[in-house]
Amino acid sequence: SAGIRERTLIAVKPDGVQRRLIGQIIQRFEIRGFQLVGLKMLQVSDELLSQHYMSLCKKSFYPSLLHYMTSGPVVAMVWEGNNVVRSSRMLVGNTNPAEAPPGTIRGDFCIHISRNVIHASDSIEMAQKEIALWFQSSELIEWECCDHGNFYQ
Ligand code: DGI
Repeated sequence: SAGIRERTLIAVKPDGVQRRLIGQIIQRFEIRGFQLVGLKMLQVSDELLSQHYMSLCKKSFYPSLLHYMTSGPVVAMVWEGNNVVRSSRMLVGNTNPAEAPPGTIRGDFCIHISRNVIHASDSIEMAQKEIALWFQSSELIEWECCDHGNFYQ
């Protein structure tokens, strides 16, 4: 759903976890004013990934993408807020870090498309599908942030 209850799936990929970037990545979403409503570390299964990256299954890089994404733990998050899907894609930057400007997560933290540190849903529809795939509804917390009035009219 749109508006201030819009949600997106963000995942710190295995390279981001290994490189101790979890904290800095979370901070960028927090400081922007988005609200964290789900968070977990997990070893991703081939089954989950094959659904998550279904549209890429015929690509030449798909086997190496699966290998990379299962090489270590991932930190999955659901962030909520006005325009969060589109704003997150802008915070994250281009898929290819070489085209991601400084100031974006990929533009600041990585170099190569096959080690690009973070996932962000690319549309509201995909976000809804990905959240349902990665999280049980009981793992998502509805809560009021006390400084809501500083971010919204
Ligand atoms: O939504 P994104 O992660 O920005 O991009 P996507 O959904 O098109 O692709 C998913 C991931 O697959 C991407 O983060 C990195 C990898 N990928 C995409 N295109 C290429 C790629 N990896 C390689 N090696 N080469 C590609 O052309």
